[in-house]
Amino acid sequence: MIAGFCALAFAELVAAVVRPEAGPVTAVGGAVIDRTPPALKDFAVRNFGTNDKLVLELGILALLTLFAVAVGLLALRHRLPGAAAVLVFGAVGAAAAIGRPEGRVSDALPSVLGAVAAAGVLYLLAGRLSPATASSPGGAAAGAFDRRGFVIAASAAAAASAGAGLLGRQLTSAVQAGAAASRRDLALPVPDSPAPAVPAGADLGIRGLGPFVTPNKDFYRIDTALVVPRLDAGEWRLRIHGTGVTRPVTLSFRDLLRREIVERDITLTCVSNEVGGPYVGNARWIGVRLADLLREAGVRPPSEGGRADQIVARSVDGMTIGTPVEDVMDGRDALLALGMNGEPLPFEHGFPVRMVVPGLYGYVSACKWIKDIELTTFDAYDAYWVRRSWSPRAPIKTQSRIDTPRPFSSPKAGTVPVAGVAWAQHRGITRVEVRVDDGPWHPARLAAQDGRDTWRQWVWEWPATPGSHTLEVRATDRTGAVQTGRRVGTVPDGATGRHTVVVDVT
Ligand SMILES: Nc1nc2c(c(=O)[nH]1)N[C@H]1C(S)=C(S)[C@@H](COP(=O)(O)O)O[C@H]1N2
Ligand SMILES: [Mo]
Repeated sequence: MIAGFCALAFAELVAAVVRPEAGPVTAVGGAVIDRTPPALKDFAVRNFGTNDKLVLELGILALLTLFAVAVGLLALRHRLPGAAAVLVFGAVGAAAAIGRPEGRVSDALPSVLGAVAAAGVLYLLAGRLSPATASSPGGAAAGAFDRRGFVIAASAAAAASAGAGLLGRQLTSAVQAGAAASRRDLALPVPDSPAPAVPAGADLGIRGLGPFVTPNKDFYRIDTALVVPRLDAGEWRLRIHGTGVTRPVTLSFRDLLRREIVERDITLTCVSNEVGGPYVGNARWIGVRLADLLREAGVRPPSEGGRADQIVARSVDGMTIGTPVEDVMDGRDALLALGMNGEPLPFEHGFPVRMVVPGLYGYVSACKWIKDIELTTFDAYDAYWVRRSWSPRAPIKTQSRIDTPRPFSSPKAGTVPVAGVAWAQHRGITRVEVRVDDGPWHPARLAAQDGRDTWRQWVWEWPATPGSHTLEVRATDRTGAVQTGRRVGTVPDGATGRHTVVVDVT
């Protein structure tokens, strides 16, 4: 186990120099994520929520510990084969690192060098554990080993590893200090086209109901990155190229700041959100219009004879996200966003620049840490999640959620406010209804509408009578479509069905 610790610590140190994502645990974790079948991903998200990454990393560490013990036992009997077995694990880490979407050959270094260091340590320590060949001065019994020598060597190895690990951490934060400074020093531009003020009545201010604008710290986070990319805005570049692009461009952050800056309220939703789930949030974004940039590059939407129907956005960590060109260019506020709720994008939410497109689930629109935009066709290219059996196109489905009362709570009989949110981005919500125990539908009172790209709060004053009751909600969007009661799961293009909450009125 000490040798295993040594491997991870030295790998961490080397990864600090190569790049943090190349560390063996992160690389193997990333490789596992890349290969996780949709059903297992769904299971992980359902059971561990946004702690799924922590669970994955702890799982890898637990497995490594077991392997370390097994290899250690082998080394006790056969020193050389034992040490060699460590190298096999190094090879696994190296292969995982190189095999990541943005993997390079140099990404193998942390795993390889960590394994070499660990093999040496294991060889040495196993040597100290084998019975002394010559009898010691005290006349130790045959089969005893040099306990003192072992303890000294083991402690030295553990201390050196801890030191290497800490040094690695420090190096990483020093390397990332530039990114942190570039974010801290960034003064958000004043929008040329500000968002209209949120109407006073958009937030019903009901206890148990989240705020209309989701604070950044509470905003859900969904991505495949085990290490959050930390980019320096000064070094950031975005390339726009591909089919139908007559004037390819590469933009810097400053180039973006020189353009017309727009500010919009847009509600984001994840396709993995179950009915009643938490992966939806509303923010005020600042950025530039992606459609304008595309037109300047010569792109025309398919409805105007353009050849490309898919935008493939690529992030620095290799995520690919495919978005219909038509949706981005149909006049909606599809943004390259650089600000979120009055501050630069948090690193977790894509600093320095991400895409945000009203009306489409995040996995087909909201590329964080974006670095490349390629115009292509849906026939020619399947993006990351599409290769994992999710739908190539995924407009957000009309949904509603009951936030209060909480499931299985016990409100007092009398007037109980039943309240929540409803969303149908880019169509807008026109009606929300609630019913009790399959009774008649009652219209809820809708909060003031901010825009058709944002969610809408609602409340219904329920004359609650004692006993167990089931509350159910449904929304209607501006096209007149009523939220379906048909239950389908999240794969391949978003869950449907109605949120129900059971309460016990006292
Ligand atoms: N680079 C990158 N961008 C990404 C993802 C990702 O895994 N990597 N996940 C997408 C998904 S599935 C969603 S729902 C949104 C979530 O954005 P948020 O984490 O800022 O809420 O980001 C999208 N952009
Ligand atoms: Mo998502």
